[in-house]
Formats: sequence, C-alpha cells, structure tokens
Amino acid sequence: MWVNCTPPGTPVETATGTGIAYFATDAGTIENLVAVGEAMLPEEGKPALVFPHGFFSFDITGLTPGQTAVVTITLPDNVPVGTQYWKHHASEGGWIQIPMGSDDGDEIITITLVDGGLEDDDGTANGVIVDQGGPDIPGAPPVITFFAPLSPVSDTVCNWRTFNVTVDQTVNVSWYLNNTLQHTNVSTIEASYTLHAEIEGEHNVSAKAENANGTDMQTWIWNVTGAVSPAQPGISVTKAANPPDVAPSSNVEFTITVSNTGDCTLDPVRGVDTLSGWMSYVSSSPVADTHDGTIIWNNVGPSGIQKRLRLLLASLPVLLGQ
Ligand SMILES: [Ca+2]
Ligand SMILES: [Ca+2]
Repeated sequence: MWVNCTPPGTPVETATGTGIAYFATDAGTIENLVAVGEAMLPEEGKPALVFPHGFFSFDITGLTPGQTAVVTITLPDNVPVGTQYWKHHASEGGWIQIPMGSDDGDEIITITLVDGGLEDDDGTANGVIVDQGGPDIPGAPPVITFFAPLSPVSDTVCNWRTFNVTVDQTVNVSWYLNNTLQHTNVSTIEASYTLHAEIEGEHNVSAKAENANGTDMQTWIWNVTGAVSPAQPGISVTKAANPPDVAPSSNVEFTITVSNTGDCTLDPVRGVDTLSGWMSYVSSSPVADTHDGTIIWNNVGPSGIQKRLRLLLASLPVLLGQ
C-alpha cells in the first residue's frame, strides 16, 4: 500500500530555516503564502517570547463575507503544550494573541480566522482574510535568583532600608509596601528600592518580577521598632576663636563645631554665620558663600556626630568702638 506522508496544504519554507510548514484551510483558498522574518515586524510591544519558526503571511480568498476559516498548520517540529499564536495587527494597536487549537504537543496547530474579525488584517468582511502571525514557544517563567537582605528585617524608626532582587531574565519589578504599589523598575534584571522606616510594627515588603513568561515574588517581613526615646531632631553649634583675643590687623581662625544631638539623620545641614562689623572674610573650609555679612555653608553634610568648619577672618586695622 502506498502512503502519502506529505501533510495537507500549501508548503512554505520557514524564515528561520527550520524546515517546511504546510497551511491548509477548511474554507476558501490559501494564497500569497510567504515566510516572514521576525526582524521584519515591529519590535514595539512584541512579547518576550521565542518564535522558532518565524512568522507567516497569507491570504484566504473565495470566502463569503464574514465567513470563518479554520487553518491547520503543520510545522516542521513538534511544539510544546502552551504554545501561543501571535500576530502583528497594526490597526488593532500592534501585537495580539489569537486563539490556537490542537495545543497537544505535536506539530499540528489550528487557528480560527474570521473575515472582518480581529484575526483579519484588512478589518472588513469582504470575503478575503489577510493574516500575518506565528507560533511561539513559551519561555520559562522568571526566577528571582538573589535577594537581600534576608527576611525578617529589623529597623528602628527613622532608618533607611534598601531591598534588592536579581532576576534570571528581563522583567518589570514592582515594589509593594503592605500590598500597596510604591514603584516599578521597567525592563531590568536587577532592581532595588529604599524605604524609610516611619511606622512601628510588622510590615510586608514585596518585589514582584513579571514578564510575558510569568511572575516570581520575594516578600520580606520588615519589623520596625521605635527608637529608645521618641525620635527627636537635635543640633548644637559651638564656636571657638584662635587666638581668643583679637589684635588690630590680625587673622583669627574660628572653629565652628556642629553636633547632631538628636535621633534622626540630618541631611543636609545649612550653617549660617554673621560677620561682626569689624571683621572681614578671608577663607573657610569647606568653602562658604559670603554676601551681605553672612557666611553660608550649604550642605554641611549628613549627621555623623560632629562636623567642623574652619573660618579665617581678619580684623580691621582699628577696632571700631574701642
Ligand atoms: Ca496538535
Ligand atoms: Ca477581510
């Protein structure tokens, strides 16, 4: 007995060189069947999926207006269960997924196209269906491969805490505090987010890594405890002159010490000093902005315990009022 092993339909060599695909329709006639390389289609909005056989463009002619056609596609190789069929449909806003049948792990899939429907690129019920699309192999879902710090995390009120995740593929990472979205990092494999500990209690911090292949999530328990005493900002400023007694026409070095005496980080700190009428500015470290008799240090720096400013002033030749 002679067996015909050639699949039914119109043959076309795939754009990716994987072999011959066959397209058959249960209504009308397949025409203008060509393979389309992925690079020929717009990148914008394209799902992050693998299209091993590229894309195909064809028309189905000879339909009655509005008729439905079921196209049976025999691919060069088996495609796994979960395969999707995507097409680029400009008038529908770009990339769309259309329903696919016979998704059972072999090389044969079906797509159902309706003249004038979403699946029809000419968009009108005119007896012709225009189609351009292709099957993808679903990718593995993303996995968060690293996160820091370890959970649970403990901080006191006023502290800042940075959370990090690293993912094995490009994703969007969305950050949640107590299930409320805070921020999203777009198209990245590494993301971090810094939160300020404001409210005592047990909180949840989550990083949700998501793309077309799926999602993964890391959740931290974040215990925020109160400071030993109620958190209060505090600052003290002292100023010492050297030499302590100023002679006419001499330089005096002032050391201004700023101390953070509170519980919170102070950043930035702005120092303002007013010149005596009988002194003139020479220099300072760090450099200060001087005008109208005031000396201003912008951004003296974050808290620490102490910060020192050195200010060199010169007295006038004759001390006024003395
Ligand atoms: Ca099948
Ligand atoms: Ca049509």
